[in-house]
Amino acid sequence: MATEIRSKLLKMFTEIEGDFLSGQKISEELGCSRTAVWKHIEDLRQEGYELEAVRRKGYRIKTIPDKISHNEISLGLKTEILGRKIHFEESVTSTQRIAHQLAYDGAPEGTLIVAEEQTAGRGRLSREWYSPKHTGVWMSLILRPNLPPAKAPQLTLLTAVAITQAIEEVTGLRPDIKWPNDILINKKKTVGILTEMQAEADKINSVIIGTGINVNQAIEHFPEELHSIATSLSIELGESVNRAELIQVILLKFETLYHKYLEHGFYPIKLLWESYAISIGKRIIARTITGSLEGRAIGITDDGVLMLEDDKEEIHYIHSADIQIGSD
Ligand code: BTX
Repeated sequence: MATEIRSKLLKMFTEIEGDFLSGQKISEELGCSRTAVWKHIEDLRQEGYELEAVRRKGYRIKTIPDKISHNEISLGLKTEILGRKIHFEESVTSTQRIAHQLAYDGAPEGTLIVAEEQTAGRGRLSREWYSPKHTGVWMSLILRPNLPPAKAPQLTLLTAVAITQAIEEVTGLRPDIKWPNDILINKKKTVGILTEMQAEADKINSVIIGTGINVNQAIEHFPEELHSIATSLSIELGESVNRAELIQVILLKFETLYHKYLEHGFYPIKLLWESYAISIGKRIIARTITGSLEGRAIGITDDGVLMLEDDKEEIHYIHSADIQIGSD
């Protein structure tokens, strides 16, 4: 089915919000015959959509397949900008790599790159991010904020809030954020965020926010070395989670927070971030590339920088580190 017709058809189903669409209406809006409508519906069925057909009422989508291609993400997406352009691939080395290229080539703000599998998913500091097929959300979002490059790390914290809110809404689980970019459930890493940018000295060209979410993996799907530190939403919830829906909710939460941030600055985001943070008030060890610091995490600055007070009551400002949480 031509992508444009498919998008129109899914948009119609989105707008009708789970109700019936008559064949007549579809054929009028798509400008095709009733037989062609039937063919489009059959194509959707082939792809795993469960559609109910009732005489005189028309068609209704009952369930969408657990896929995260363009169609499943677009169906029901309520954002204005984010995810309005989607680049989907079954298997990639890293969605970050594709996003960098697309951003360089001028892709608009909100472009989303999603893959079912990454063969060389990246974490921070060139670490690996394990991204197996069909079970997670591996995606990169291109933003073009009119901000100085020094502000980009704030977007990492904003992303963490958006994802945490979305996980809460979709699953009812209560994730914690560990500064700056880990989202944990029951102390185990469920989400990783990698913020990269293309910038000039005083101007951001694009920020590329990579997000990896463990959604439907069972523990035995993780490599041995991650068993004690990683978990997935389905492990914690005891049932599988619809990934397309999760992506839609993340994009909507993100868009709301992003508008708030661009209009009012970081302060409102900081307050939300603090409400989910587990590291604040605790003794921590911060491992930076220049060495380790130990002390109490006393908060983050209005710019999102972590403040650590050591045992001599000296305050250190930490821009980037791995944090190990000790006792209270
Ligand atoms: P990070 O450096 O904070 O975390 C990387 C570390 O996390 C690894 O060294 C390993 O110990 C652990 N780890 C690896 N894979 C997983 C996993 N699936 N679940 C839990 N723990 C794991 C975090 O970096 C940033 C990750 C961003 C990933 C996204 S996916 C889409 C986009 N494309 C891409 O290549 N990266 C980003």
